[in-house]
Amino acid sequence: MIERTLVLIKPDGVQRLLVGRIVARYEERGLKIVGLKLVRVDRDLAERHYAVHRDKPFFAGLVEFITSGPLVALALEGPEAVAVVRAMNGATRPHQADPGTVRGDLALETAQNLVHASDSPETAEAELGLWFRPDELLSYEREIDRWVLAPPGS
Ligand code: FUP
Repeated sequence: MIERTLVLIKPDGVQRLLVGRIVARYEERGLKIVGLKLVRVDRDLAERHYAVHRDKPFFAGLVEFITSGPLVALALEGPEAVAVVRAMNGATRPHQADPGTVRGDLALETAQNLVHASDSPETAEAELGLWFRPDELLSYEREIDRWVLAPPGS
């Protein structure tokens, strides 16, 4: 099933000059970039994005962190994109993240774990709606798609 998912390269990724390298991982996997922008998040969007964590002890710090500097919002498309990106990012707690994942290779702290990705297709749809206007998400074909994607109807 072709899905779309939201990735955030959080302010630590921007500050650590890792944006290009993290985006390259998803591109090299074959995922298609269908939306991409640098955003300075306001408190309102941050609180809506992390609404499920509203009652957690780390909520205030999380909102503070995500609003502390620009971040990169990325919409990716591909077969099972939600699960693929979650696996590529690795476990939330970097010491539990496998080597080869973004967090397992590049992060040490849960509070500075570089990336966010939607955790289900339903969450992805809601989060993409939060971060992108419909006209900011593009549909297009790539020459390489015939090498990356199964032929239609297969
Ligand atoms: P994930 O889906 O991997 O981003 O993880 P969660 O939705 O569980 O957590 C969202 C963010 O909250 C994490 F990226 C970092 C922060 N967090 C903490 O700071 N402490 C915790 O114990 C859990 C999460």
